[in-house]
Amino acid sequence: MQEKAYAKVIEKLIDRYILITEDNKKIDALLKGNIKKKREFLVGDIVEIEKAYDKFLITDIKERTNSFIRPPVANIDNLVIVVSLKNPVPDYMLLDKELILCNAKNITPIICINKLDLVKDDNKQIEYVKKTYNTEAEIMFTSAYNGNGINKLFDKLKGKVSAFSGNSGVGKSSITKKLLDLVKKEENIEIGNIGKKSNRGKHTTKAVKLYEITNSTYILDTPGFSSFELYDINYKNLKNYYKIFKNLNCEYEDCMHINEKEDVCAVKKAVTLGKIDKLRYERYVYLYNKLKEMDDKKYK
Ligand SMILES: Nc1nc2c(ncn2[C@@H]2O[C@H](COP(=O)(O)OP(=O)(O)OP(=O)(O)O)[C@@H](O)[C@H]2O)c(=O)[nH]1
Ligand SMILES: [Mg+2]
Ligand SMILES: [Zn+2]
Repeated sequence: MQEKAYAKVIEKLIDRYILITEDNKKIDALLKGNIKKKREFLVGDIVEIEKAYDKFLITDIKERTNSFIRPPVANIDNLVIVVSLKNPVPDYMLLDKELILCNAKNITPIICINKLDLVKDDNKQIEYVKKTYNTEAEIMFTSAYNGNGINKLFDKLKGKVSAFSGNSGVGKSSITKKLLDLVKKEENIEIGNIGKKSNRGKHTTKAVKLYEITNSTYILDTPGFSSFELYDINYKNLKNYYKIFKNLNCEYEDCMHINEKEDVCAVKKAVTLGKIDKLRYERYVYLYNKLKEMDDKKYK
């Protein structure tokens, strides 16, 4: 009988996979011939391996907790949604979409406000994020420039697989690098230069790769989550991915919190009272209409 064991896929190359075994060894593996055509393996997958002579072969896959097509990854525990306060300024529509994604895919969101070194303590955006999103996710503060907050973030990520998202130039790779510095690991991580003119990055990071910070703590630095669209969410379900709406327990179940009257809709009432940020609510209405439009087209 052959020896069987499990390993995690951390990188996918053209002709092979890089895995980390349960006893923390980095190995190369190929797909076993007979399963080659049956399925695609993703970075983040837990796979079964066997040793055949001097080679490792992937023979099977464990059930996934979640998976994505773009970027092609599986089994993500946390999504660290990086928001930069300056260069570039925050993109709240993107932040909303990423929170929706987390709720739809059962991922724990962590909002990470980065580039703290560039702003004053009484920065208006910091106040806005705290006030608007404290019901949705834990909010952390970092500067990849001077290292502030990196230890605390590291503590949050221990033992989990965490992905980073946020538009180009917010500092995902820089934070990843700082986290690796903490444990004195060197990896070739590309840091982008933000164009002077536009102050926007240009997605320096292209490959999909899991970085091991410590045993069982992994981070994924990929820009893919940043530009995703909510294509596979039905507009009628969109409201379910807003924690703040759910907490309010709107009286009737089918309420979309849009055209209903304020006296029956707890969400609309909360917007009027300022308990829900008006701009965030307007972004919800915008996304709802956009998804509905897409859905209407499908059946024409
Ligand atoms: N002042 C300051 N600059 C930062 C900070 N974090 C990142 N930067 C700079 O912002 C620029 C972009 O950083 P990256 O880490 O490449 O950004 P990214 O999110 O990985 O971008 P993409 O890979 O293009 O998606 C670089 O010039 C970094 O040096 C920070 O906390 N403070
Ligand atoms: Mg990057
Ligand atoms: Zn309602």
